[in-house]
Amino acid sequence: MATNRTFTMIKPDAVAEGNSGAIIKIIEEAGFRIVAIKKTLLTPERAGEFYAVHAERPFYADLCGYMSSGPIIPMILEKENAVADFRALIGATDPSKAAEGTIRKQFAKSVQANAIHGSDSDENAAIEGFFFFAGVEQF
Ligand code: RTP
Ligand code: MG
Repeated sequence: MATNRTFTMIKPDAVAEGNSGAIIKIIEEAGFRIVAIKKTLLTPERAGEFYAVHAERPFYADLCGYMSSGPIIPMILEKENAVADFRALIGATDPSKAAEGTIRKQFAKSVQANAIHGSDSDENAAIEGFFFFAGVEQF
């Protein structure tokens, strides 16, 4: 069966509130295999580099502050149709618009503190995975 990979981070709000275990359980029960995982802290500068695509957006400075406000848990995940299926599992950016049963519906606090990230393309999944994990850590 052909599989591909996506990249995710459990964001500072969800880590701080002790929701990491519950979120990882949902991810594994949805059929994703964890390829790489760790707990780490972004500096504001590295958060800015990760979200550079949003540099011109009004929420960029707040986003960099929020994403460096506490530990995160980055992961590389593998599954058939991983990128699209994972975006469906996490739900809409704004939790008030996220579907029932999605991770953001259950755990997000706001549009910004929305519990989890999911890559939006195969290409970005690979770039984002290598932002956090060396090739020898991806197995
Ligand atoms: P992500 O990249 O984190 O998976 O989220 P996404 O694709 O659903 O949303 P995106 O448009 O890429 O935005 C990245 C993150 O920036 C924060 N955000 N804040 N205050 C605001 O209006 C606003 N809009 C976006 C969120 O943390 C969002 O996930
Ligand atoms: Mg995005």
